[in-house]
Amino acid sequence: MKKLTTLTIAAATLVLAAPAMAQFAKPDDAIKYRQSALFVMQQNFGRVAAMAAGKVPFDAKLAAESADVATFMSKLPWAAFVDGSDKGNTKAKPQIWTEKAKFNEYAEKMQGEMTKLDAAAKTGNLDSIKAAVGAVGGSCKACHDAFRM
Ligand code: ASC
Repeated sequence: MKKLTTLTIAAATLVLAAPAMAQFAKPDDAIKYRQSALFVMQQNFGRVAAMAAGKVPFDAKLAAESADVATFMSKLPWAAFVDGSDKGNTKAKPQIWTEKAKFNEYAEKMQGEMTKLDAAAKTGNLDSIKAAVGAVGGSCKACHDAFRM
């Protein structure tokens, strides 16, 4: 029982740590943070997408590792779209802050598709990976069309 309580507290601390990460010293740090997360995500997704497109040889192990990193990174940018970070070195449209629910829907859709790509990459089946890459790409594009300048 004591062990269970300790575990529960540890788990709760992990969950509470996520919003704490949303604190940034200045708006510019939030912008850099989300751009960095998206960049690392794109680099890893792009590696898998290049394999899916036949531009580079298929390497199942590298694809699985890259999809894993991309999936983790896909969770990070959203906490950095904080109030006041709509101005600066950013292509973020102001609608992100006025249509937050819609923006969050796009963000969640992409994370869901990336998780499916992660699962597909673990199977090593190139056809499944191709389908999942297409869905991730579509979810990136949909959000960019709506919310990126
Ligand atoms: C990428 C990337 C995007 C998406 C998009 C898919 O690799 O940088 O923005 O995929 O091009 O349509």
